[in-house]
Amino acid sequence: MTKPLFYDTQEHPKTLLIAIDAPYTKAANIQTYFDEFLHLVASNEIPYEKIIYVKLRSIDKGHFFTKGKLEEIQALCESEKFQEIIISDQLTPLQERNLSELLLCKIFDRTQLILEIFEKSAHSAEGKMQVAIALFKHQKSRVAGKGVHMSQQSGRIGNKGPGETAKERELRHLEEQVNRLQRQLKDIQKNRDVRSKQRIVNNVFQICLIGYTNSGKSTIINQLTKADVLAEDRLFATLDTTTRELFIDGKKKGVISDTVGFIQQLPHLLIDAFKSTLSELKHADLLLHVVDMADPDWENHIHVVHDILKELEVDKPMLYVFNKVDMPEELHAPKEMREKYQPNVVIEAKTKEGIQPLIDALRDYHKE
Ligand SMILES: Nc1nc2c(ncn2[C@@H]2O[C@H](COP(=O)(O)OP(=O)(O)OP(=O)(O)O)[C@@H](O)[C@H]2O)c(=O)[nH]1
Ligand SMILES: [Mg+2]
Repeated sequence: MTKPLFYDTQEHPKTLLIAIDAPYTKAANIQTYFDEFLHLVASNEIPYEKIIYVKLRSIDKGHFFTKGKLEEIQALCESEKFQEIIISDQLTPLQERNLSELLLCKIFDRTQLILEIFEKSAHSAEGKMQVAIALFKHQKSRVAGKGVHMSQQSGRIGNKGPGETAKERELRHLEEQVNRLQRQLKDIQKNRDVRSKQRIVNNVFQICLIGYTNSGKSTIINQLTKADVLAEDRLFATLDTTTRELFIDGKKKGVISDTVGFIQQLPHLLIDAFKSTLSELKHADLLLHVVDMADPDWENHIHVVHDILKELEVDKPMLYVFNKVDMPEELHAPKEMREKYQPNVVIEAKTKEGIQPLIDALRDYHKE
C-alpha cells in the first residue's frame, strides 16, 4: 500500500496546524469549523506543537496565503523550526509545492488529512480499493504539476517510447494502477447490484442511513439490529457499508444499511471513489438523514448532505432523524428551527427508550 503521510508518535516531526477562516467557509460559526479540523487531526492521532488561526480575505493562486500572512508564517517556521504544516483547507498542487519550497516544511492539506483517515478506516476489499483509487488519483494530480526536474527525458530501456520523461512514466504508472483497481471494483459493484436488484424483485423495503460524519448512524443501526458496527467519537469511523435485516415488533420490515458519512469540503476524488458504495442509496425506499443536534453547525451539515446527494443524483423520500437530544447543546436546535425539516423524529440513539420515536415512525412507514 501507499506510505503513510504522517509519522508515528515516537518520532513525529515538529508540527504546526493552520486553521483557516476563508471567504468561502460556510460554517455558521467559524469556531465549529476549527473544532472540526482539530477533530480530523485527532481522528488521525497526529501530535502537534502549535495551532494558529488565520483569517484570509482572499486566496493567493500561487501560495494560498497573501503576502503579509505568508511572511508571518515564514518567520514563525524559521524561529520555531517546524518540519510539518497541516492546513485546514484544500491546496492546489502548485500552492502545496510553493509553500513547501518557501517554508522548508512538508505541507499537508485537508484532502490528505481526510484521505489518511479513510485509509485507516477501510477494512473491506471494496473500501480499500476505493481509497487506493483516490490516493493514486491524488498522487497523479501532484505529479502532473511537477516541474522541470521531473520532465527530463530518460533514455532507459523498457520505457514506452524514447521521448518519455520521468514524469510521463510516473503518470502512466499511476494511470495503470487506477485502471486496474477500477476494473476490480466493477466486479464487486456487479455483485452489489445483483443483490440490490434481487431485493427490489422480492419487494424488500430498503432503508439507508445517511448523514454528516459522527452524527450517530452506526449507533442507530446497532440499536435497531444486531449489526455490531464500530461507533465512536471519531470522524469517518465507518467506511464500509453494512446491511442488516430490520425487524419491528418481531416482524420483518426490510433491510437497513449504514454507510460512509459526509463532511464539508469533501475531496471530490473521494466522492468519485465512493460512488460504488454509495450506489446503494439509489435503490433505497427511504433515507434516514441523521443530524447531530449537539453540533451548533447542524443546519450547515444538513445542507452539505443535501449537496452531496444532489451530486450523486440521489432523490429519495427522506426522514430527518434529529439525534443526541440528551446533550445540553440541544439548545442549538430549538423546535421551531427543526420544524423546517419534515418529516422528522427526535431521538437519543444511545438508549433503547431514546430510539423509540424512530422505531414508531418506521413501523408506520410504507413504500410510497
Ligand atoms: N450523547 C449522545 N451521543 C451519541 C448519541 N448517538 C451517538 N452518539 C455518539 O456519537 C459518536 C458518533 O457516533 P457514530 O454512531 O459512530 O456516528 P456515525 O454517524 O456512524 O459516524 P461515522 O461513521 O464516523 O461517520 C459516538 O461517540 C456515539 O457514542 C446520542 O444519542 N447521544
Ligand atoms: Mg459510523
